[in-house]
Amino acid sequence: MGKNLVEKILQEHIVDGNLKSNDEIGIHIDTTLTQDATGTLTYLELEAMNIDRVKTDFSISYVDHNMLQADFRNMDDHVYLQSIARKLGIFFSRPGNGICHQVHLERFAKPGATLLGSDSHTPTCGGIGMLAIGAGGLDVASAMAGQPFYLKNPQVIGVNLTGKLNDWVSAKDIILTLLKLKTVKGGVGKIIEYFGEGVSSLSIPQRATITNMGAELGATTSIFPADEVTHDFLKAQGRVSSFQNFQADSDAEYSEIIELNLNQIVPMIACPHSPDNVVEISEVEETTIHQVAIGSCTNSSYRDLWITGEILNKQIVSRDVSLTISPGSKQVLSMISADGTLSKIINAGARLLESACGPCLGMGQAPGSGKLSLRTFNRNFKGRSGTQDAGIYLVSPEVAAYSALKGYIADPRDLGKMPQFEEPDTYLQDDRMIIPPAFYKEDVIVERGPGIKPLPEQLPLQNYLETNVLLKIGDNITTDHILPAGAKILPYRSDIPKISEFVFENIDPDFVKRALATKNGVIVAGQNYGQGSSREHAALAPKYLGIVAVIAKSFARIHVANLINFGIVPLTFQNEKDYDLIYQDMKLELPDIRSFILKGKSIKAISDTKEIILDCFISNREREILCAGGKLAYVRENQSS
Ligand code: MIC
Ligand code: SF4
Repeated sequence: MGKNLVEKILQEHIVDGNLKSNDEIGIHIDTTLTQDATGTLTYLELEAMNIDRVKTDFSISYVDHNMLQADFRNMDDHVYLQSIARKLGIFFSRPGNGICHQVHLERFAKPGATLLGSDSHTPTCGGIGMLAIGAGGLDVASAMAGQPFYLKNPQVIGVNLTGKLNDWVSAKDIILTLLKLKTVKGGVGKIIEYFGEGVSSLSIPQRATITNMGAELGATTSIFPADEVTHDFLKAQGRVSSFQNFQADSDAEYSEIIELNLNQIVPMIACPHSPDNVVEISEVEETTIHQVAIGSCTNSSYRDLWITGEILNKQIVSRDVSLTISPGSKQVLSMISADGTLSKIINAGARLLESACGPCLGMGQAPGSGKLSLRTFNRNFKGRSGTQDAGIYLVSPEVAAYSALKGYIADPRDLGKMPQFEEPDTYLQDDRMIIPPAFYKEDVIVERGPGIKPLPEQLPLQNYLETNVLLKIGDNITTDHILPAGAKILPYRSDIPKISEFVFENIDPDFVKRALATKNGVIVAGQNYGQGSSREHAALAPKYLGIVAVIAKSFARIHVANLINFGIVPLTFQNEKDYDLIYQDMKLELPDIRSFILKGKSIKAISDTKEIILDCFISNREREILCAGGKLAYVRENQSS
């Protein structure tokens, strides 16, 4: 039987477990990336592992998220990140160089290799044929320390692409179509692999848009083959030596195959407040909008901004719309300024933001009260923009740019013939914003500003817990709900006691007060708890407030790993209907919980009147981590034994 791309990479990288089993496997990680908002914790964790120098082939630390310097905090974080990178053998991409995923795709991604990143959109580099996975910082730190990365043996969904996109339909519409089909939990535990004759019509940045937003399907990652298009892109980036022809075998098998005829795809739009709330654009056409934002790791490539420039050329943005543009990287910004695109954009009245995440995670450009904003981003969770009652729509750059001119949601197909973009023979290559590590680590002094607080201690799980249900919530709760991002909260990413004050801020403003007044709090949730980002803070901050367990119908992949790494017990209902029996403020006893977890048995939760049976579906390795109180405690235990 032939192999698919995922099987080929896993076979080359497996160091623990068996590819044929249903259990978890450990794989070797060749390369890692971090970004600043998750990076400070990651490097504090790496330091706690007593590692002198990273063991990976290549590791890089980007600064792209916390770019507003309203006080000393974000800047102090950047200085710490730069100095620790120099010391531990990590490259450092300076602020201004661009969004981690865009820069990584341009300058470092490599077919056939593995990449682990402390950001959920790390799968962007799957567009080049890399197995690129997002994870919590502690797992990325472990990979830098030379440890395997563990994942449940994934099912591989094949997406067979046929045909060719029509004018004004783009890669964003392909992934929005898939989100409509599969929803935000359709990819949990799965990897999405693209194949078929339609692949060759998609450029690398287009493929990267698709793999980027595979994260919104909940997928572990997404991957494309590496073909002639990949070769030409790498050549144009001056990196042809990174190329290898990487294809699935012709008789490769998949757990499921989705047929997608690119010819039949039309412009799509994700409506508030979920990336899978997708409809055809015609259903919401002519809805008035007040803001348009073009950028983010999903849609900020040279091609995306070039087509934006073509649409805006000699026009003026509607007087009621604020249009912002954030080029994905310094390379993109330099190239649009050299070819005249930037003038077209600016002359049309767009506001130019720096090459960074910016409005995507609420770092500026919060929409007005109750207003609608059209964005080329990947997430439109309620409140993420910084305005609770704003409505965020997700679209392609083509739809965004044309709608900005019109002042309402508009279909770019009305523009007639589409200008044809030619991938450049050479991309502008200048890596001087990437600082290499020091040769002698002894020469580097690691600088820690006062905002960088030590990591909380991890204590072993107790065997008997008398708990209190502090919050009962529904399905698809995101990490943005658990611990929001945004300009107000992001500066506290290196200070767990302080950032804990914002847990569930937008869902239940009294949560923190209740948690601090209670011992052993429990959160009860529906399906797909913790979808979205990789931020460890969404586990670490609740832990700091005394949360000992989350009982949910199901969990998102990265978040459940983060809960375990920080000693919060993830439990599922043996009978989902029991969710209805639990109410807020209910007292639940969890007797012998530690012994049951270690033995892999179901757990009884006992209230005055009821007994609810819960499962803890985790691996034996994870059971030990959980009982040790978290991964750092576990590593320490194993180092000393
Ligand atoms: C996001 O898009 O939600 C983020 C901000 O990039 C997060 C990481 C973080 O919270 O720092 C992610 O996607 O993992
Ligand atoms: Fe940055 Fe937004 Fe991409 Fe997250 S999704 S990495 S915040 S651009």
